[in-house]
Amino acid sequence: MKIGVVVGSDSDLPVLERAFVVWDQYEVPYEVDIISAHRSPEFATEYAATAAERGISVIVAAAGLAAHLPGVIAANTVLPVIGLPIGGGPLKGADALYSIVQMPPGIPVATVGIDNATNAAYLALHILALGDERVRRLLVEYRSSLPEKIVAKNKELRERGLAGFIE
Ligand code: RP5
Repeated sequence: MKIGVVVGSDSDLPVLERAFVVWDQYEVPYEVDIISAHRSPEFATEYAATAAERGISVIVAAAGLAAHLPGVIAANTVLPVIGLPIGGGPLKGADALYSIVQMPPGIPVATVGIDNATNAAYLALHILALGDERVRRLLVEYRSSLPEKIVAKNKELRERGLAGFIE
């Protein structure tokens, strides 16, 4: 049970750091490869076709510009694939978002927001949690901690004398 991460370029890796932090907190194993759908298409096909037998349960595929990597990966495996559009470039990630989200019927890629590595990380954990009680429990704990954070932020507003609904 491992998360497989593929990025189109090493220049994408800084965005992925936020996902690595989350997975380290949850102590789930992940492996990372740089594979380009355009510059090394054979690797992309081979990676996806062998991922399940290498113990990978879910794949996070991140790419920018004309981002075909998540789609090519999804075309070659029935493992769940999460697409992470990388921002930057003249279109600031809108090109990558549209490329990744508009998959043809039958080859889905679960697309998260531009540069939203945190949501890619959590979505991967949600998928792992289906078969891992420890991860499921940690996710439930995390969710139940979120309202407390909102309460604390509202408390700061009250301390500034700004009235509102939440005490
Ligand atoms: C995409 O092209 C990569 O995913 C990256 O976001 C972008 C630029 O790649 P480099 O020129 O920095 O290698 O394929």
